[in-house]
Amino acid sequence: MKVKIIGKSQSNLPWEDKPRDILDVVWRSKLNPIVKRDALPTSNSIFNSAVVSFKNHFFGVFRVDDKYRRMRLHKGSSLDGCHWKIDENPISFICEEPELANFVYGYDPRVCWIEDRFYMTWCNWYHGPTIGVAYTYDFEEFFQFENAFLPYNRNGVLFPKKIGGNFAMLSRPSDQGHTRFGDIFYSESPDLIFWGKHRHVMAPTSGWQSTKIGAGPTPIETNIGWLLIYHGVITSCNGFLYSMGAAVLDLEKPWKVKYRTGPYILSPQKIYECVGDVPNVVFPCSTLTDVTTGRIAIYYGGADTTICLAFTYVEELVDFIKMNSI
Ligand code: BMA
Repeated sequence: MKVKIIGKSQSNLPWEDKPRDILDVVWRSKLNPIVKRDALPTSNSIFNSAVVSFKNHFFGVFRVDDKYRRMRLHKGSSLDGCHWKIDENPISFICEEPELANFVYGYDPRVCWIEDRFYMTWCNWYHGPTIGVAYTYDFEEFFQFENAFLPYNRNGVLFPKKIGGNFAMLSRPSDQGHTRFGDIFYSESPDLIFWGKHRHVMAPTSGWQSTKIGAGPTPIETNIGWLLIYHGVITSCNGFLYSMGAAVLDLEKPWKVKYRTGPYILSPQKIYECVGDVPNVVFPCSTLTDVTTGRIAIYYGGADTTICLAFTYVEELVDFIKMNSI
């Protein structure tokens, strides 16, 4: 393999071989959607969620919109990464700062192992959307601390290791509403509380990624750069349409884009991506990877309603990005 994932072996990650009739670089699971909207008695929809491997099992933080249409975060676990047991109660964060302890809403979580624990980031209300940060050692207790940025911001995605001695995060400054713009920025912090060294990473371009873009899963470290899967939005006469793209960022200076796909790698085409509470959305929030085989399982939300799974190989995806780079 020319392109290698740097990390752990994960031989039990969910996997289906590419069907012979599929020519695309990313292919969908036959089990989709793997988490249905009514997996909990109280859920209106379960989507845009983050899973990780931990202790030979899989754990996750799930976006559950309940039947009041409150946006909540729930933990869950799975033996195989496909069948999930999601906690009926939302996560109750342990938070010493009264100013932050009043949870109003939380959505689109990402989870990332850094050094000795899992960190989660999510879109957190603080006088508008911004980036909430918490950590857990065990998926039992979650400790929330300061929001990373001023409102308004979304799609805060941590890098899985320090860069230049600092924690590093991608984010997407936005507005209070259904933002019609959005570039991906990069920031660093010595302590995950004070953030600076802000750098521009990528702007929207044309076609499927012409309106706005946002980081998706935790970037995947490879020998040639950080593999970043992201979402891109086009405004059609029917509203926003969310597709999936990928880029390779420089390892030491991740704000430098080495390659970036012109064509999307997945767009809403299946019924569960086109029909739901928000039609025409594929929204990636996490991946599981296996160093030995180069397999990548991508978890994404379908139509803001369900959780779906797709697959690719690191080498095939990076070749595709390079060959079709803009
Ligand atoms: C974004 C977020 C996502 C959602 C997407 C499409 O602004 O709210 O959670 O998937 O819109 O509705």
